[in-house]
Amino acid sequence: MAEGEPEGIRRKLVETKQAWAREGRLLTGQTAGHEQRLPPGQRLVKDFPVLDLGIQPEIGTAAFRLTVDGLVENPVTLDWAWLSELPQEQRVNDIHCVTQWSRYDNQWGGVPVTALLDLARLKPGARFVSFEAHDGYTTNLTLEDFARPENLLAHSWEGQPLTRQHGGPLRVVVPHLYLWKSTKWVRRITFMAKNQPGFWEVRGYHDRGDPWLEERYG
Ligand SMILES: Nc1nc2c(c(=O)[nH]1)N[C@H]1C(S)=C(S)[C@@H](COP(=O)(O)O)O[C@H]1N2
Ligand SMILES: [Mo]
Repeated sequence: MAEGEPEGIRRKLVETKQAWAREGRLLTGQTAGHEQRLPPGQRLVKDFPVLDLGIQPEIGTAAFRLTVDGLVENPVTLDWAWLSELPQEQRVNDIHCVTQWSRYDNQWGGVPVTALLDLARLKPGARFVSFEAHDGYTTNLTLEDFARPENLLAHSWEGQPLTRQHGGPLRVVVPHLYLWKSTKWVRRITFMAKNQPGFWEVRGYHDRGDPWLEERYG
């Protein structure tokens, strides 16, 4: 990363989003059931905005490695060939960013999280999941939120390889929570007995992030 400018932009973005959390910005005070497709306070977009910390690491599939460790019987570091041999599925879902945009009907392709869990074989004490990415980003989920059948480790979007801007070659997609829970450029998934709040969670964002409950800040 170049000195000066990108670091300044990143600091500004982090400060702005932290201020939103302090001020409770964008909160409508409403909650909604899932029969309402658009969660409260969200607006629909047709494009696909890019949101991250301003560092978009270039990871080719040749250099790709994903480590799965922590409370598992079978800790593994997957390379691209191994990942490609795991079950592959397509999922279509809506995504919701805490900065208020939602996008309907995204078609993802990748490895279902359930297939990863079958491979890693959790130990009984595993209750939380921690994610690390190549840009230094981290986030956390409960095992229950991670193990859902719609969740993917996605390497394609709309039938094309996932672009670097959107987290390619591999990102997590957890569509029932705000999109900050969906780690781009994922490089490590660790199963834990305790919760470990991530980058935004320690900066005023909610630990879980359910869009229908408007769990933006916490
Ligand atoms: N590695 C990494 N993953 C990340 C982020 C990030 O900064 N780094 N930002 C999160 C946030 S806040 C959002 S809204 C989504 C944006 O995904 P997109 O750029 O594909 O729209 O990625 C999430 N995953
Ligand atoms: Mo976000």
